Amino acid sequence: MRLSDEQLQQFRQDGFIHIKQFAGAEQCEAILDVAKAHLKHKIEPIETEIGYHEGSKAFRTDEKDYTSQSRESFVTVRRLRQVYSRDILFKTWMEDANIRPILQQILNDTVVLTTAHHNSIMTKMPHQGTATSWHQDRRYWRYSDDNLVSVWLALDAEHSQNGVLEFIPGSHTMKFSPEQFDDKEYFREDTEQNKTLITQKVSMDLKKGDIVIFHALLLHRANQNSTDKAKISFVYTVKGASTKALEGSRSAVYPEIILERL
Ligand SMILES: O=C(O)CCC(=O)C(=O)O
Repeated sequence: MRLSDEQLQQFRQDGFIHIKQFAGAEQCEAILDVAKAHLKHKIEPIETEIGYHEGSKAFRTDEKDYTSQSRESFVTVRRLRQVYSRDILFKTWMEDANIRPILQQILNDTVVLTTAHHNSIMTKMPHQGTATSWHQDRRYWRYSDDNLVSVWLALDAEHSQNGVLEFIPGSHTMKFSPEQFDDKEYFREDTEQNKTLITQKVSMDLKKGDIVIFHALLLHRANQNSTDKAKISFVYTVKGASTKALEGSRSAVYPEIILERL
């Protein structure tokens, strides 16, 4: 599959594109079955709700160990990490040939999987999965340039009650000052300038099998889950082959998988 010129133009303008029913229900169910087993048994490396929110800026940039370092059995899992090497179903999705031409168009380069970032099953557990504040994913990633995008797959319906993803269209090309972010580099919601921009947000109501591809500099957030059912999504990140991870950073520690040009 390829994007039309209009779709590609839309991506460049908005910083994201929503493609409906890209993955089949059967594939989503199969991924969900494996993900639920790993979640049930809290198979490391995982990130917990506490770990997700408490990491300092230095920790998020430099820590190279993705295990939760938690011995508590009652922790709420936020993400299963390093999913590329967990199961063939996860690997197959991340190497899906149908999406490759689209990613090649968007990156205008050979597509490379970065297993250092995202590479995860992202959850919002019932009533315990908390909101994520406005941020740019790129803030803790260390690369030579910004040619990175993430692919978000809704494994089931995602909506305002269970943790909907929200974007500020065009924010990937905007210039921000450091003061517009707090000390963890979340986009502040208490200044008039930021509030005005936030009013432009769009909410991504997704159905099972929908994907959203979004730029690493796009401002986004997500709601908490106030339903009785876990919301489980798959998110991975790709970069162009000419975009290089900076030596010594976490971005450079994990393998990269160059995907054949299609
Ligand atoms: O809370 C969510 O589901 C969104 C998480 C997210 O945007 C991130 O971890 O970068």
